[in-house]
Parts: sequence; structure tokens; C-alpha cells
Amino acid sequence: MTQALIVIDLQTDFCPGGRLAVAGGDEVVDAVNAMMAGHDAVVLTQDWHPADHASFAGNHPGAAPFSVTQMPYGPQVLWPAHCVIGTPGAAFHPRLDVDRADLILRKGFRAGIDSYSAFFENDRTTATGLAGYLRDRGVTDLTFVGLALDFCVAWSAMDAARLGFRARVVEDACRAIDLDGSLDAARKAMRAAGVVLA
Ligand code: VGL
Ligand code: ZN
Repeated sequence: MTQALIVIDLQTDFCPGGRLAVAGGDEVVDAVNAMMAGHDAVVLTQDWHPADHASFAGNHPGAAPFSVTQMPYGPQVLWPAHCVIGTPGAAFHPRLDVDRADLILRKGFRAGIDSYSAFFENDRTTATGLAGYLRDRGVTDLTFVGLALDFCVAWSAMDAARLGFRARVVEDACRAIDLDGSLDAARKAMRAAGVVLA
């Protein structure tokens, strides 16, 4: 058994004061740092969007943030602009132990497709390459922590389970956006997908 810790989007824009702040997002940093030592591999994901990204409400005239639009690949929440490539908001939380990471995986860099999951973009077919990386390293067991529990953490963990990894989410080391019941829905969907909620 080879275990990897997958730290999802622990970035300044998702922490209090950021452009898409998740309540208490910064509270998980110390717990996440402490968990790194207990894993054979540590992967950080980094939400990484160009300024003209299609998931930003500001790029859809008249659209309100947190409304839902139809993309060629299906429904998509329109977010406030966040994690724009090269901006301070896209940086990792300053206390996150970035030096300990084996791999930093950036996602969401194609202007036309959002990417919640660390494995597949939101069209559900464009792969990020993470599955191949983990398999090549012989990793079998994945523990997910970070932000946000009901979006990027949940989508990543469910994809992991579907791809045949053992997938576990440590909820204490996550925080949620909770948009219109999204947290309850994500918990149910994760359990149904075979993800262990710890
Ligand atoms: C996320 C919304 C948009 C996340 C990323 O990390 O959960 N949510 N981009
Ligand atoms: Zn994003």
C-alpha cells in the first residue's frame, strides 16, 4: 500500500480575504502540514485560471456571481474571478509547507473549461495527467484535504474512487462553500461513489 496526500487548492483566494473566500479556509493549514509527514507522496493542486476564463461571472455580461450557466459540456456555476494566473490570490497559503510537495498540479488553465477535479476537467473527458502520475509511482491509497470540500475536494475524491484508487476525505482538514445545499449533496454523492469520509 502506497499512500498519497492530495491537498486541494489551499490558495489565498479561497481563504478569508480572498476573492472566493471559503469560511475558515485558513484554519486547515496547520493540520494539512502535519499530515504530510505520514504519507509516501504529497501532491498539491493549484487552481490556475487565465483572466478570460469562462467560469468567471465577469466574463458573462449581466450574469450574477454564483448563478449557473450552460457550457457546451453542461451546467457551470459562474464564480467571482479567482486564482488568476500569476496573481497573489493564486499563490498557496503562505503557511502551507509547499517545499514538502512532490508534485504541484495546476488545473483550470484552459479558458473554455473549468476543472474542479484534480483528475478530469469539467467536460469529464480532458485528463489532467494525475492518474498516470500516481499509478506510475505505485500509489494505491489517496487522502484528500483542502478547499473546497463540496466542489474540488468532492469531485477529485469521486473521480479517484471511479478510477480504482482507495479514496478518503478527512473532513476536519477541509472547509466548504455550501452553495444551495451543495455540501449535503456532495457528502451523499461521495458516499455513493465509495469515498470514505473520515
Ligand atoms: C473551486 C470553485 C471554483 C474549489 C475552484 O477549489 O473548490 N471552487 N474553482
Ligand atoms: Zn476555480
